[in-house]
Amino acid sequence: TRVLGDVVFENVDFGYTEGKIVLHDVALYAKPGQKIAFVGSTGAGKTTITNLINRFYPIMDGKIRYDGININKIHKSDLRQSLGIVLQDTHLFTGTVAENIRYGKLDATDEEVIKAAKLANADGFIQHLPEGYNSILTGDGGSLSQGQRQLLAIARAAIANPPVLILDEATSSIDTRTEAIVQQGMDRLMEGRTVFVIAHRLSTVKNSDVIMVLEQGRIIEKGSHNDLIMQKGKYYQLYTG
Ligand code: DCP
Ligand code: MG
Repeated sequence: TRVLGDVVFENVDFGYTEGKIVLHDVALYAKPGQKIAFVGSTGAGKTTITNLINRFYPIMDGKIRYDGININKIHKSDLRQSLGIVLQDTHLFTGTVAENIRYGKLDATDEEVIKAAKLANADGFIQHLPEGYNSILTGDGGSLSQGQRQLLAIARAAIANPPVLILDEATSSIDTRTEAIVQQGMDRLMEGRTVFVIAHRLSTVKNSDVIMVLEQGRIIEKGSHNDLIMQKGKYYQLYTG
């Protein structure tokens, strides 16, 4: 059984090695339909938090719960099925476009593949490929633009239909028109899920329900964009600076 998508951190301390704490006393609460953004300078602990949501490492102190259940008590395969990850550079393999999307759900039908591609806004460019969904991608999708690769990553995540999503936004610039297409696909993908974003774009940060500002492994501010702007603290500095 999958989790529903309530994610809670209670006073979480963590370090990759004994004696070097990287996250201090992290608390957060997220539920389906909410988007939580992590911002902060390099090394602040953004990726580390998402590593813990994935249970890639055991925590040193505190609790992480899914739907009230301690993360350590959840079966690995249930956790894997419940979490979708869209990374800056999603790996595409040598195979057809359809196979690359189906990787998110191996028993998906052709109809499901097309539905996911449509949701992701990928159907348009796929239709224009010489062989459509049967076009072969070689060399890690090297023949596709960066934006097109992102659309396939969104389609792959959509077909798996996970309640919890982790997004590591791309930093590299794609043109404005493509970005709008990617953003629309992403917005559709996020709908109704619990979403954690490592945000690099101001637009994404701004429309998050909660923005968590990290500094040296601590959450130093949290709130909506408007809350944090009014607070005139670190986020305000980042935003106006
Ligand atoms: N760290 C570590 N061992 C690892 C990964 C990270 O000791 N395998 C350390 C480096 C930082 C701290 O943990 O001091 C937090 O690293 P993160 O990767 O979580 O930092 P960010 O994701 O916030 O940084 P960036 O914006 O550069 O991705
Ligand atoms: Mg990182």
